[in-house]
Amino acid sequence: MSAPNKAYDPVEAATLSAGELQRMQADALAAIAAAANLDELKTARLAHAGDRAPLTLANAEIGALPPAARADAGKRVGAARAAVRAALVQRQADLEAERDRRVLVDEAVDVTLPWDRPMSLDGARHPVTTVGERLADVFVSMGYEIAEGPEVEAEWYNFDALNFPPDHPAREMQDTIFVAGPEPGERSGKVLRTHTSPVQIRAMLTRPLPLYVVSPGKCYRSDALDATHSPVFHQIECLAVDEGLTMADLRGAINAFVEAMFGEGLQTRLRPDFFPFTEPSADVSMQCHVCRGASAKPGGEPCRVCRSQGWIELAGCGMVNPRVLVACGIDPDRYSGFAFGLGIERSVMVRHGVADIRDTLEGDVRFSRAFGMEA
Ligand code: FA5
Repeated sequence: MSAPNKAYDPVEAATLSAGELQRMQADALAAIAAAANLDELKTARLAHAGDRAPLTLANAEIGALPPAARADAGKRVGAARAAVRAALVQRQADLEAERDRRVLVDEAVDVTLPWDRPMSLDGARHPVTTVGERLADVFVSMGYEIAEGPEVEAEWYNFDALNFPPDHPAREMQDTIFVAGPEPGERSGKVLRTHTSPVQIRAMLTRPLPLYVVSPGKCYRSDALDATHSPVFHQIECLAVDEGLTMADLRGAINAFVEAMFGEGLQTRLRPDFFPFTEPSADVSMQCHVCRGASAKPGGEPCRVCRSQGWIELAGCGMVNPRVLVACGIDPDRYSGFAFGLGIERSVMVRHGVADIRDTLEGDVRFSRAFGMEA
């Protein structure tokens, strides 16, 4: 930048000479040319074109000159100020272009670089991902196809088609997060799906029979976060619709699944439960895979995983309610179905002895490293 401007002297201004104005203009142009970035240019603008700049003050003093000198002084001051303004505009444009060029170079992404660089040693796959994949693999190996559905779901799929009447307390039971009311001409509003069961409806409406599908995915409920509940969690659900399916087939599928996931020889237990979309419905428990039930026997060692109950609650299940089959256009006299669904985070907790669901949410890579990479 140029040296500071010489102080303005109104007496001297009254005799403003062409030389003096040229000096002010030259100072201004030198300062503008020397500005190396937009901040420095701002400083130069204030000093040479601002309210207290020599040329601005000279302009203000023109009215005080003798009338004969005003026109000439006005022309010379006006020309000097116009030259300074033009230089400022040009330098501003040059510096902005230079800044944009620099951003393009600094932030350029070379899309031709190879993508298969070694994986960062700092990361790890999350156990909810690996256990979810493992659960899905078990079903796929049993002949099921993966089916997916939207997380922002129509109320009709999430509730109505699943035989939840409009005012059924079960809608509250699942602590629904409502997103939007019905659009004109639509049957129902939108919710964040509270379970993966609406995918059953989508599958029954669109896929040919017989049907064997498994649906993993994210679910949302307005549950408060505590050791066993999260407002966002994952479920996986299996649905079969075929001729002649019975509770025995459901039991067989559950046993095969428990064996593949937790090991051989574990008993399962079905106790009556209620879901509007299955009839009859049951709650599935499996024998604790750590103590194998011993902790619940007199004198048994305490077990942290089943809290010495000997059993672990695993899933909800049942035979597809004929009303649901009818809602999906399936003849309940010819076809029957079974379904069961479970929480993936809760399965991670059971499988790895994790006491608090919040550990699965916090994204601490040490947690993922401990459990996430294994098959
Ligand atoms: C259901 O959601 C049924 N759709 C399951 C089902 C499918 C029944 C097919 C019959 C036939 P429930 O509300 O019990 O059921 O939830 C199933 C599982 O989701 C629970 O056992 C639990 O593992 C998991 N879960 C539910 N709420 C939460 C939550 N807030 N945080 C973490 N996991 C949860």
